[in-house]
Amino acid sequence: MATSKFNALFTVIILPVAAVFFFSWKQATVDASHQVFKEPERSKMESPLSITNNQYRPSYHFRPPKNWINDPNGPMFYNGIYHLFYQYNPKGAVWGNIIWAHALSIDLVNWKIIEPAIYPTKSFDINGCWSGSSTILPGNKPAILYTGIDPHNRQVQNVAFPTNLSDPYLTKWYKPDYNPVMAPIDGINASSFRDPTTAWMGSDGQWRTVVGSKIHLLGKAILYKSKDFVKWKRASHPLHSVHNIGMWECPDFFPVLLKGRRGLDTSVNGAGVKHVFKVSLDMTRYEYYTVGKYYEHKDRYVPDRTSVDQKTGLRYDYGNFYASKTFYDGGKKRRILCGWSNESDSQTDDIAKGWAGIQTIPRRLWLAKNGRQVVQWPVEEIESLRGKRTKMKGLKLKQGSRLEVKGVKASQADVEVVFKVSGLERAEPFDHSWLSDPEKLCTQKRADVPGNVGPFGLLVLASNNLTEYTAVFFRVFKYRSRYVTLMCSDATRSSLRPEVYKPAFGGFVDSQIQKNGKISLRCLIDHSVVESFGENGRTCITSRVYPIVLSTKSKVGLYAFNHGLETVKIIKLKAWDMKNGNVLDESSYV
Ligand code: DQQ
Repeated sequence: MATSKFNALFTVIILPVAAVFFFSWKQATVDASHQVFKEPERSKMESPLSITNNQYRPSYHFRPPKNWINDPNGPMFYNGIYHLFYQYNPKGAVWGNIIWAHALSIDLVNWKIIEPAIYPTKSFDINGCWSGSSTILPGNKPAILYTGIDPHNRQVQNVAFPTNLSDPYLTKWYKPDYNPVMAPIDGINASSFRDPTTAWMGSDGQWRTVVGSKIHLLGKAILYKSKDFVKWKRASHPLHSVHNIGMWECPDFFPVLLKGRRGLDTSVNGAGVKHVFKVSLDMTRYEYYTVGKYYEHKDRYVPDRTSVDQKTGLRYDYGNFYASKTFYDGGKKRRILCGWSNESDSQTDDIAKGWAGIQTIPRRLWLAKNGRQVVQWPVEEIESLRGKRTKMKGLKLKQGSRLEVKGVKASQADVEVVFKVSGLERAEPFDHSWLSDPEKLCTQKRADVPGNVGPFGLLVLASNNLTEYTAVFFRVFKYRSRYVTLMCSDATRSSLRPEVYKPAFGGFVDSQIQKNGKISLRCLIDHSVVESFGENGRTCITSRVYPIVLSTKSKVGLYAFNHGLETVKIIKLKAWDMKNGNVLDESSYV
């Protein structure tokens, strides 16, 4: 059906005349083996500030009107509408009582929350409805695969289908009585068996999905096959597994084109196609991915030799980003990545705020030209929120200099800048052992530690006298005849509040700096969110920060800076005020 028709329908539902749904369900407490909060992310210290709902609340990222959210679940594009389901606690701002909340959008920018799609009602999910995916079956029928927690706290996999396919919002979902469709038998650890992926169909006409698991420290993607999406049979071996890594949560497995940015439906394979396999590591609360080849006839995925298949491997985002999931947007023929960004404040703050967790801006994702990594960029729709613009170009940043970017609302902005460095040959020498831990390097060589080529970049969410700022920057090193570019999102000075977690995140950048001296940076700043994209999305880092300046009436500052010996030029800088993205809640939770 035509998108315009659905646009019209959607406009109707976002009008505040929609019906209010009341329902209730029995919710048992889950004594989960799964832990969302881990030290040192959480501090037990009390905050001297009066924390309200507002000062740290993002305005254009997807955030819950109230309560706790975590993983994006089953995102999909169906008949002109984007559906985002997500893990949600209807009863508070900490993890628990988990259900699948459901939001709709036609532009990935403005959202309307409708009634939850999946919540505990049956024995196979009575203790919780955990993460999973959606798959569009032949005949244009969506299906959800999700993890249910049964009365014995075992993790099982269930299917759910829309009750009424002619409802454009797919409001209600039913869970057939033949669930669970995959159970933790034959040696599967019942408390480490979760998060089924979007299913793909092989050339033999069989559906396949993988479920995250572990045996001791062996991370595993257990493969299941089905002819009808009802009866699922475990394959004789996992699709992939890695030693000494622990539980693989939220696996994601999808094809990418070797050339070009076009996305592919999850079932596509063959010439000119590579595959990406991503896992969320429960052990570290970080994700990593590999690029490789999927041998369908062998039911195996094999990472390329250029992909490190360990926790030191490539990451979509080197910051606060977890449990991500991609989907194929058949409308714009692109693959989109959604991810959860947890809070870095204390649990006490979250309770005081009354909400916790956001979704990062959906990112278009494709394979880089070198075939070794993916590239991500905020979906183009987000640019519709750009308001007043300010511009700068051709300015020099000498050693120790700082330049204020004026005329922009610095707490809610989109900033794009291209820098050009000189004196590359005088870059500091790089020690090969630093390669395995860019975060440690960013912690040692922070924004206020001068170097030769860099640190240079942006100071965002800065207080008047710079007692608070988050520094997003680059530093270039020399290794033999090559250069190594480090990108950091350094929150160590982000807030005068001692009780919040303030890491200096970091990742290396596959930059072109050696060729032309240029490197680019984009920062999406949204109150407590700093989402940064280095070198056109080759390295991404999200930080969550809680500066006191956001609680005051003082001006929030934005600066370009250079603390390196060598002069850096701003080739061009553009910054926009960002308007609010709507998240309307028309659900009603009991
Ligand atoms: N969150 C869900 C699990 C998943 C974890 C529970 C990842 O299904 O493994 O809320 O954050």
